[in-house]
Formats: sequence, C-alpha cells, structure tokens
Amino acid sequence: MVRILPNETDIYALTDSKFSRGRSVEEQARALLGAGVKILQYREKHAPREVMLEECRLLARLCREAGACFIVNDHIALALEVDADGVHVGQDDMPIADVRRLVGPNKIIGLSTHCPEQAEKAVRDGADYIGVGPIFATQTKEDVTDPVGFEYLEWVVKNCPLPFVAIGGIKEHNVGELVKRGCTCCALVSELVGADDIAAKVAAVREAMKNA
Ligand code: 3NM
Repeated sequence: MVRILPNETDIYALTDSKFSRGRSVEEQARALLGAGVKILQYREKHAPREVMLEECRLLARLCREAGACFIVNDHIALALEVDADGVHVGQDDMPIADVRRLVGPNKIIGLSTHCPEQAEKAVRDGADYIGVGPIFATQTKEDVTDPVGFEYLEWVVKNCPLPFVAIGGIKEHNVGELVKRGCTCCALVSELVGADDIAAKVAAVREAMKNA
C-alpha cells in the first residue's frame, strides 16, 4: 500500500488513451513512472471491462515497483480487484460514504470538486483529497463544468484542510500561475500523455513549477 497524497508531491499524472497519440496505457505509464511521477491515476473511459482489468493489473504492478501511488478513476470494483492504493470519483458518482464502505478505511478516496460547497462537503464526508477544477478550459473531459478559474483555487488554498490537486487545462506555460497562488500539486492529462516526449515534458513542467 503506497499512501501518497497530493500535497506531498508535485505532479499528479493520469493516463488517457484518447489523447496519447496512440501510445498504449503501458507506454504512458512506463514513461510517466520512469520520469519519477509518484501519483498515477488510471482514467480510461471507453475500454471494455476485461481490457481495463488487465491494464489496471499491470499499472498496479508498475506503480508498486516504482514506489508510486496507484489510483483508479470511477471503477471501484476494479480498484479493489487489483488492490490499487485508491479510487477517484466525481460529483455524480457514488457518495463518499458508500465508497468508503466498499473500499475500507485504508484506501485513498479522491473526489472532484468545482466549488467551495463541494469542498466543504468532501471534508464532512471523509474524502482523503479533492480535485480542484477545471482551472482552465479543457477538451479532455466530457460534460466538464465551466472553468472555475483561480478564485476557487485560492479559496481552497486558504480554507480547505484536505490535500488537493488542481486540474483542467494545466500546461507547462501556465502551471507557474498555480504555484504562485499556493498550489503544490497539479494534475495534467493531455499535456503529459500527448507530449512528443513524455519524460522531457514531466521534467519541463517540474522546472516551471520550481521556477514560479
Ligand atoms: N477532471 P487536461 S478537468 C479529468 O475539473 C479532469 O474535475 C477535471 O485534462 C475536473 O489536463 C479534467 O488535458 C481533464 O486539461 C483535465
């Protein structure tokens, strides 16, 4: 069990085969973990269940070998089956109390939030961390809410006791804006898995965060 929460790290990476220029989930994961990413989320929306199970099994092993934390998006049963370190759910998914009942006390539960009321509820309901976004416009998520901009991020920095990760439209060129506002962990999807060279992009994003 690797329990790494967003406030202990720098980049939170997600797989997404729609934006990975044809790279397999394995290729994405190997490149991200090879670049030293310590939190990896499996987020695949359109694969058949048996494919997802195999991919999750593989990623759970690769993350364990790399000492990274492995989170599965949405699919709680899959997370349990491969003994992932945690799950991530959205506002329209199963309530946190029910997720907790299924996964037990030790697995990490992350929840996407888009406004202060949802963050406050996440604290009350026992989420381990929250996603904060979308900060900027993004094409990566279907049915995404309007960008929350910096206002909600700044509210979270000041008021939310939970670890959090900013997400949505984050790129090498704008990640510094978030760090300047007190954000320590940033989630990037298309910027990383869609890069020419994933490892070089991870290094460049880290450098931009460091220099902010
Ligand atoms: N969740 P990209 S935005 C998966 O706001 C996801 O909760 C969001 O992809 C939220 O880095 C998003 O390519 C997509 O913009 C982020």
